[in-house]
Amino acid sequence: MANRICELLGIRYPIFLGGMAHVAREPLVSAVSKAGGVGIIGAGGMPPDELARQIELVRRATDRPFGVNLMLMDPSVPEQVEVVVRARVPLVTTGAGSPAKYMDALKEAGILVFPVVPAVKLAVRMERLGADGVIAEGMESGGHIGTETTMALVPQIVDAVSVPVVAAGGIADGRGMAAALALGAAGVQVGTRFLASEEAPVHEDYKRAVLKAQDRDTIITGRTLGRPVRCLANKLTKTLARYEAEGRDPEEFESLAVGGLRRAVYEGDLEKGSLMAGQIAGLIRDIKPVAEIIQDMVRKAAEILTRGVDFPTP
Ligand code: TUI
Repeated sequence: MANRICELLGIRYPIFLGGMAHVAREPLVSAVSKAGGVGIIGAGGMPPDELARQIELVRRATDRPFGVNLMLMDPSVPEQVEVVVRARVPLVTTGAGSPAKYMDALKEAGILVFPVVPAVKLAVRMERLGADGVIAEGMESGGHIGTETTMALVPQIVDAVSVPVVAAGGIADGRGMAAALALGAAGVQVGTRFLASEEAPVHEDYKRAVLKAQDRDTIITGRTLGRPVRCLANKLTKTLARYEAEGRDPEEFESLAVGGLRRAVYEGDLEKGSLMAGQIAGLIRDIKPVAEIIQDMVRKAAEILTRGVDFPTP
């Protein structure tokens, strides 16, 4: 039986590139699509004309399917929607909100829509609105997160909807992929592992910080402001956590946090940058080419899922 996501998208392996703002750009996006997954341009913080240029660059690099992630807190989303509709991109994923008001325009353009959902209720709502699939993202993920873990969230969403489910959060190798498929997901979305790839257009110091990270080196800040974000702990997150504990004015928090991801990605600022990364950063020990990451992941997942169990079955 063929994989539902591979059939829907016309791809070889059911592996999505996380639509990481400022990170999921060329040449990382086409590298994932060329390797058989689906590369996704992170449109968060990207002006609409730059988004159009990135789409053009991906199309020049590969004929394979790709997608665009719309970060719904971005004020230029209405113009970004016009760009993806005009370009007829094969896939749109959304995050950090509900894409309800854009759904009709995207569907009319023949675009497949996979919203990121942090809860069962939202997954059900998205399916009713016509989503072609959902991405169930656990709080192990880097960046803006929900409250539930991947292990608990994925099977509950799988049981609640009939569209295919992509699992995200805490997946960086074939073991994680096998676990997600065992929970009923049809595919996986991978962020942090691809950030630490050769093709990621990210400052080397940010990549090295991911390699250095151990299991407990990420921290969530912004919970008290209703916008929890997971990053590698550094000087910035320590100050932000202290501001929250002291109940300081949110404007003081904002003035330090704003532009943090740009500082991390483009300047490699390890002190004042927001080094967004998932909990799985501790597992990542080397910077590898995207094709090798995908090949290893798929080979290992298949090996695990075909080897059976070492206990008697009733
Ligand atoms: O969006 C993400 N992760 C992100 S976005 C981002 S950019 C950023 N930059 C600076 C500060 C903050 C963010 C970095 N990481 N993941 C997908 C995601 N979506 N996680 C959680 C959600 C979500 C939350 C609420 C999706 C829907 C939702 O719906 C609320 C509603 O409207 O019902």
